[in-house]
Amino acid sequence: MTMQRWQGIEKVVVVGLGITGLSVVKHLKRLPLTLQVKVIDTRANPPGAEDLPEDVALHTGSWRTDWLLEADLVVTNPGIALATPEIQQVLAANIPVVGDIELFAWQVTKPVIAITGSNGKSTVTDLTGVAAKATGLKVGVGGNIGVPALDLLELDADLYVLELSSFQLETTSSLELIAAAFLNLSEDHMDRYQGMADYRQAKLRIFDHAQACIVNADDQETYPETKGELVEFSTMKTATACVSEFEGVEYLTYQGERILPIEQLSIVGRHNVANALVVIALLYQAGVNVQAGLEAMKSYRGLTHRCQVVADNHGVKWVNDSKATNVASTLAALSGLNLEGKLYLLVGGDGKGADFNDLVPALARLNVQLCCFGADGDKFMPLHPAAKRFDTMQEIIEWAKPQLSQGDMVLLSPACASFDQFSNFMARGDAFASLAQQFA
Ligand code: UMA
Ligand code: ADP
Repeated sequence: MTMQRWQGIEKVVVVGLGITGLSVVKHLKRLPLTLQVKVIDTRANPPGAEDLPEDVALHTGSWRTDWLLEADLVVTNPGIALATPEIQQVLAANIPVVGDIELFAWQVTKPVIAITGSNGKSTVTDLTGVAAKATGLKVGVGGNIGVPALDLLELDADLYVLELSSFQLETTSSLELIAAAFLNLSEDHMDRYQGMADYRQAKLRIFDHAQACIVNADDQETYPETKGELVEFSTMKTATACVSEFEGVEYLTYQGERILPIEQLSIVGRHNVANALVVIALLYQAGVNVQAGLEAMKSYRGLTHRCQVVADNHGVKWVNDSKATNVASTLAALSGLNLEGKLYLLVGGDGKGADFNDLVPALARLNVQLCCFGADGDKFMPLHPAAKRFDTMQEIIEWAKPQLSQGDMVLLSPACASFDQFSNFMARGDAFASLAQQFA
């Protein structure tokens, strides 16, 4: 899109700093416009304040509705819900409220691929980027995965691959996509949404201006209500991108053509087969040479903090799955586990209002010691007879250490966000990895 979008806009208020807010301010400064930019962050010491240019006014610790109501445009951090009363006041005054992804949409001139869903977004985003880069394209990979989308514009890439959260999609309305994928829907962020329908609607916005809509034939919730051109993927049935057997070997296939034997993938688990199918569908739909990206797909080992073995000592495996911040991702870690010994499963943290009962059948099938920690640790206690309550991961490891024996696994797959005890899931995973190294 062009600079037309900016007509009549002079005063911009950015709500929320963090890496998003900083990227927005930097972007606004780069535009060939004279904008008056102000920043509000309701936190007393918001991250990123030290990096803010000096000529940008910053208000911290509370709202400034006077600033908001004088603005021509308000740009919110994805962590700020549109339902926040102050933002509702802005909307009632007919002042547009957008997020960083909408600003990205206004500026980008190259094709964009985007991925949403409850689980697998980062894996699919990263692997799509890795495979596309291997074909020789210059690719910008970012969004919710941790690199603000607006920072990518400086790369002047041939193709952009964005992970989009429901939070980001809420404030995005004109993002044109060459291909978009909605991976799956399961309960998450129930502290932000009224219910699953709301959460799903936010995610479905990804298809609003998508040329190809990639949906999960094993999860009907990923289908848009008005069905346009859909590309289905499935690990269980025939679909455009699916698993098919040829002479006893399971292949990833696209439109009936064999692409790759599943056993040649380095990432493991059925959920990663689904993720790889989506990557293939996205690349095809974006016109990228999939064959040229196959070697990179085969050798891809996944991102850190997702079912990653961080220590393997005396036959005891220590696995960091700190990114499992909801029930479905913990279930993905538990399905396909082939254990000789006992599983010490670390669960708990900030439960975001979730119902954890869906874990019961999977836990019942395992020889498991459930170790519950963090703010919502109590909520896991009724899920299994062998549940024990701790405050911290450190306490769990100190208690478990003398009991560990050959064939056991210590798995951090907490089904919760980390914010009660850590700054983010990476810090929690790093803490677990260092405990593992210390005790292993
Ligand atoms: N906050 C306030 N007041 C403010 C501004 C923020 O209280 O004025 C709080 C909110 O609780 C908010 C939190 O601060 O949730 C987030 O602020 P932040 O500074 O951490 O935000 P950023 O650093 O800009 O990170 C955001 C995304 N964070 C959220 O959506 C909460 C990051 O996703 C994303 O990687 C980054 O932009 C770049 O796009 C994180 C995340 O947890 C990893 N996402 C959720 C998820 O994956 O489940 C959606
Ligand atoms: P997201 O960015 O959506 O959080 P990640 O790729 O970071 O997704 O993975 C988050 C968690 O979900 C990890 O624990 C991972 O093992 C698990 N996971 C990855 N892909 C899937 C999938 N397709 N279905 C269910 N769980 C998944």
